[in-house]
Amino acid sequence: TDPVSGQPWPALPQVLLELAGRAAATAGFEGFVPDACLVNHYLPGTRLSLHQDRDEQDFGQPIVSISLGLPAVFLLGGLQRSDRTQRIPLNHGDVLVWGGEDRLRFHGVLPIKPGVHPRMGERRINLTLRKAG
Ligand code: MD6
Ligand code: FE
Repeated sequence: TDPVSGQPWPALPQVLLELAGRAAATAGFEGFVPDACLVNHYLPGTRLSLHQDRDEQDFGQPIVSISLGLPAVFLLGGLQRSDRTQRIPLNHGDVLVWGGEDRLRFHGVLPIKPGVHPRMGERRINLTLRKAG
């Protein structure tokens, strides 16, 4: 339940459940049914420092990440914060599936370059679909 309103969280939209399930299956993770969607909104200059995603209960479940709007450079590291990182460009409409032995890799996003996306304006939005519980 939402701690502010006391109401149950709304169900995830069917279109996101289907997209996430199909993307995960394509990457080799059958039967992925997310129960949470984290929405991150980036303005030009915003970055996301290196982190691991470890708030979920079951690291056997993947995460499906959808990028919209301004382009970003995703940093993909290793299992130690000090491991070297690769740079992966993420553009509008890109879907990244994150799982298996890579599920606990450190990762982040470089500062978003100023720009205007024709559909989304001066912003990047990232949706991560997860099985939290
Ligand atoms: C982002 N994404 O692309 C931030 N985490 O804005 C993440 O931190 C992330 O894309 C776990 C799995 C996929 C991701
Ligand atoms: Fe993350």
